[in-house]
Amino acid sequence: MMVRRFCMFLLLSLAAVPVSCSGGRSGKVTEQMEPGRELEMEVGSYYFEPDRIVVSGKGTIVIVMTNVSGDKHNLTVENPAGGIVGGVDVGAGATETLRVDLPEPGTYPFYCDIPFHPRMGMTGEIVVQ
Ligand SMILES: [Cu+2]
Repeated sequence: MMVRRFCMFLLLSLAAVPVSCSGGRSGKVTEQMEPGRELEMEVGSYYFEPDRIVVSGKGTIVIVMTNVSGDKHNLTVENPAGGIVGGVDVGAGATETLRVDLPEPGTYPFYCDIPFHPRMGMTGEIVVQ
């Protein structure tokens, strides 16, 4: 069963190539915000939108994410040193909220921690200026 699932993932990732070449979800979707504010994020298979969040200074932001897909996903955020600073699972069709502390300027990578999902496009970054 696992092998079969893995093959499905491979097929899906191959199928996604022409889509991204023709301008589907190939480019980064950037959203600019101030610290202390809330941001709405769409989570799908297999993307985050926005996937690049630029915050104008250090502080705390709140990400309200809605999973528009039929699969469970997750948002895991790391700090610039590579430590995990927060994460939340978001079920199919669900909306979840994650507070993220951004104590210093730098790049905070984020991703879905479910196997294969980062490779299929579920990565992004928070850039604190
Ligand atoms: Cu995922």
